[in-house]
Amino acid sequence: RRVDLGPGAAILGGFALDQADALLEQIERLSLLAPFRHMQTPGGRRMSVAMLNAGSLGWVSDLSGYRYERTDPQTGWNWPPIPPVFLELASQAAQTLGFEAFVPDACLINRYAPGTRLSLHQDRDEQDHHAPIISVSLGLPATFLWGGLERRDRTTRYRLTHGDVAVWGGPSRLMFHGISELKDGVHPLTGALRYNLTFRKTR
Ligand code: MD5
Ligand code: FE
Repeated sequence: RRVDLGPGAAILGGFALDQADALLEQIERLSLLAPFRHMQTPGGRRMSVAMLNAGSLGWVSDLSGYRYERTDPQTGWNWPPIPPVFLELASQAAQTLGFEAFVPDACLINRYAPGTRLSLHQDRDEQDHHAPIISVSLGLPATFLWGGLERRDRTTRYRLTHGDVAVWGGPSRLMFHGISELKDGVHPLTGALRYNLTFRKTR
């Protein structure tokens, strides 16, 4: 199943199902090298989403703002490399929408527990707004909010379930979006958690 959202953007239902076990195994391994943590917003609030990064650059938020950093501020080490099974999947999904040779330099991994939400935002901390962002959903289902280019634009809701991959490119790259408060539940592979991987080309 493919749901087209707009030019350059689509949800590829179940695209990652065959790789889900391998992806979760890698998330577990990565979390030993760069632990999940709740970053601070520039306004001083604790994000309810727990995050870690893989890749030569990682997304960081603290009191001084949002940016991409080469090292994990928590450990002082470089972020771990993006596992090959991640890169292969991201490249295949990008290719499906016509984005050839997509090689991300950052993979942000978000972890949601019931009650966690991600408020409406744009992803604009990357220098390259021409490359798409690829996202992979694992575990508990979530309600994705898809808006427009202005914060006030009305939003449409889509359900993202285990194994779904979404591609955000072209004019859709800078749309406002968010995740509604995660509902309680149990998934056979992740328990009471949802994970989302986002692959980004930041420079
Ligand atoms: C999530 N993550 O489910 C979402 C999925 C993030 C984030 O939003 O920034 O970590 S990625 C959804 C996305 C990415 C880029 C553009 C658009 C949506 N979009 O134009 O709607 O944790
Ligand atoms: Fe985002």
